[in-house]
Amino acid sequence: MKKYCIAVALLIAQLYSSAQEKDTIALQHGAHRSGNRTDADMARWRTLRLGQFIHWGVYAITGGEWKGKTYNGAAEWIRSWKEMPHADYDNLYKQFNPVNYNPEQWAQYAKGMGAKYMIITTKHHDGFCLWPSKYTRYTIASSPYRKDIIGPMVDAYNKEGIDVYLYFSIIDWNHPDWRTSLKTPADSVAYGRFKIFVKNQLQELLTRYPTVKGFWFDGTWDDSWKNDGAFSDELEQYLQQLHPGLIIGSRLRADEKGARHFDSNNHLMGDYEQGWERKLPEKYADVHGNDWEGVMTIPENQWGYCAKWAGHIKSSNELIEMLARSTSLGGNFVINFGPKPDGTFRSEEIQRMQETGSWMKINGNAIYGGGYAGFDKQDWGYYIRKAGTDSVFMVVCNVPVSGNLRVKLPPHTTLLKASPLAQPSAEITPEMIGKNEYFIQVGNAPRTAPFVILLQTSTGAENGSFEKART
Ligand code: JFZ
Repeated sequence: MKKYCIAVALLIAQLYSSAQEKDTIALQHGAHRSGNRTDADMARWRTLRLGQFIHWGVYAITGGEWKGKTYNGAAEWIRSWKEMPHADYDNLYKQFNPVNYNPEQWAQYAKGMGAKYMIITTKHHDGFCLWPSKYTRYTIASSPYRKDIIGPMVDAYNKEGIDVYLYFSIIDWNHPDWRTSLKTPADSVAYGRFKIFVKNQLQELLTRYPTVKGFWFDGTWDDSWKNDGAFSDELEQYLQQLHPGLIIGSRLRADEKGARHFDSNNHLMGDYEQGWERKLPEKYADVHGNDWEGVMTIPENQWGYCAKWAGHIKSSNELIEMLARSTSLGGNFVINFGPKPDGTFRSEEIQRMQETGSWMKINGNAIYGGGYAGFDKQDWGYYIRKAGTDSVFMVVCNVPVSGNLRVKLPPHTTLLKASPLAQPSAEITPEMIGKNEYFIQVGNAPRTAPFVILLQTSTGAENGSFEKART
């Protein structure tokens, strides 16, 4: 019997290692790390959980409309619409004059919402720079506004304790050397210059705004970029050397075989998975233990200002539920805003910032520093574990008509106490309904927002099975 077991174990080990070997393609420009970053900057990122995305640029002037017609796509893409002549778009900057831009107020809104970091479009696909870059004239300096947008924003947000990340598009419709693919030697020469331009602009941003925590890259799906894994790899390393601790998501990178986000051996490149866009993972297995971030629009698919929002518009409660889901699956959740051309926010966005903030004031303790709890998912909502502790929050979004919330404890876990986060003294006595299984009775009175129950649990020495094993 013993011999047989050893033989089976050896066989399994062999199969496993040959499967691994088959997976392993020698890569020079694949992932350089396996598993998540463990340094302090990334540990901080992991606690932030709620972010604010801002898409702002000359596209805001159009609001998704041109000459009385409405563009179907995302408003920040309007230049690519056949109804909008490039020449018209490329002159919009002469009207960009956000006289009501008030970075201190923006930062207060973000703080009021409970956002711990923000991402600003320094340059979207159109190539227009919100900072006075010395490498192109297509910047805020050439607009009637003239003043730098980014510097005062970084300062104002930092003053409120909010980390700033810079969105940067590799696609640059304004730059003569930008190419989607390299078909001729002349294309390659032009693109070589373009890569230097990109590197210079990024270096310039880090030099001008040294407190930023990372870059949020976009527009990296063209052949020209994804077939140059060596460059994206070198660029990432260059930036992280310039600015130790800098956080860069997986969207920047390709490996030398053109694989994006995940290299050809299926290892995540960059510091977190940056592919969750207007959709979120369903279950923990979907994120493979990686750090990740989801970015979400309030309407269906509008990032820049769009005067006429179409389709389903997400309510604050829906956004809060998505935030709880993201946190429960170990990721950050970022809500997008598209300010108007004058620098103010539309009322629907202000309302969502305020409502989310009111909820976070009471329940933020369940979100910040929270992560996957290791409990079986239940229909009433989401479990979130305060990382490294035995505190598990239940974010309740759907109360069953019975008013009884089922809780099934993972093995080796004991339930010590349950209480509403908003009212810690109103302890709830769990009803045991089976082995490791309880009902938390919350009644079925109508509620207007998700609410949170805090479970104090204990694991380890005092758990049942350990006691049994000793006796
Ligand atoms: C990109 C941009 O084109 C868009 O304007 C916006 O800035 C958004 C945040 O990013 O759009 C994408 C990029 C990737 C996916 C979807 C939309 N994706 O991976 O599904």
